[in-house]
Amino acid sequence: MNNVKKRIRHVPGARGMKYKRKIRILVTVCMFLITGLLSGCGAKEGAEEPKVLLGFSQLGSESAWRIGNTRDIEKKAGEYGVGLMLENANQKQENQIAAIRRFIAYKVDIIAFSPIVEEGWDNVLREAKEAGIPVILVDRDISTKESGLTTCLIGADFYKEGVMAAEYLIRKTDALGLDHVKIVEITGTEDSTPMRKRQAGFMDTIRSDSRMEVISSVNGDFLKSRGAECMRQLLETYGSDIDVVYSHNDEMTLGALSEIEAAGYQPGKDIMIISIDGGQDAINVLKEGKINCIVECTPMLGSTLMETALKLKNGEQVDPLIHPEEKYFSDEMDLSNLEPRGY
Ligand code: GYE
Repeated sequence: MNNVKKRIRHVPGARGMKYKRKIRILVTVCMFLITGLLSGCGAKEGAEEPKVLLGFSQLGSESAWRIGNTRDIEKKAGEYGVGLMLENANQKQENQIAAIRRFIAYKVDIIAFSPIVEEGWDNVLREAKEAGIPVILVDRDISTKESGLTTCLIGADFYKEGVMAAEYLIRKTDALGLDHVKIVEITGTEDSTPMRKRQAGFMDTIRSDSRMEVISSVNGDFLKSRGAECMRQLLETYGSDIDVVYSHNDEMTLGALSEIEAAGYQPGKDIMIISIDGGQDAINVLKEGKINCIVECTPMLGSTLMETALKLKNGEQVDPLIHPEEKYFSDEMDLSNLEPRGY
């Protein structure tokens, strides 16, 4: 037992909620102290005691990516001996702001969070700064005019992901000798970093290619159900005109695929499918030939997060921007020996 994990499920409007929360916090404090005491007894010296208390606000559980990310952070906190207070905001910015305020009141050593959207964080981050608590951005970025509100960002290069998706499309268009390609885009959560940058990277790369035409761009909110809904509407409007679906994540892609099949088209053949994330379910579908290309986005950010939190606690300098290495998987490759993805 070398780690303190905590989840506060916030139920807005529930009676006695504040009371329950106080009790939970109290229980966690006790657990934390007991864990600290126990881990000191007979354990390898210095190995077990939580070295730092990290409050992490996860934005939700909308995708395999997100669930894999949460699990990885929990696992790595255990391995690195970091005490973790984890709250899930269930896709609401106001829940994330409230969680950050609780972390401040609780006097955690470090705050980390994955901002659901880019705007609207200045006030709460100023409060963290005034309390002297360093803040790490995980996965997504914020947009602010103020400097010094956060220490660093650990997350993927979403712009590059969009570029890789477009480069695949251009290669494939060349290979098939197509002279006009009609594209529909299903985007992630509006005003989120991956939505903005995956779109920008893709559009900037195809802009100068006169064969490419984006006929529609719709918001699927990174959800499977919305991906299906968007695809149904796109098929109703454009039908057999659609040559390519560029979807900002696997969940929406998987939702879209069933609609494409239900409408009588073969995904991967009649319509080219390009996705992002690379979770196991989508990779399996890629191997079946129903997705053509998936750009990888790794959710395994836990080790880097723990290492960064420990450095900050020790007053060391950290890199302001840490991008993990990412690649893509496509029908141009032999994928038979691909390692299990882990998410
Ligand atoms: O691609 C998607 C998730 O922010 C990188 O959010 C993350 C994205 C990921 O819901 O599946």
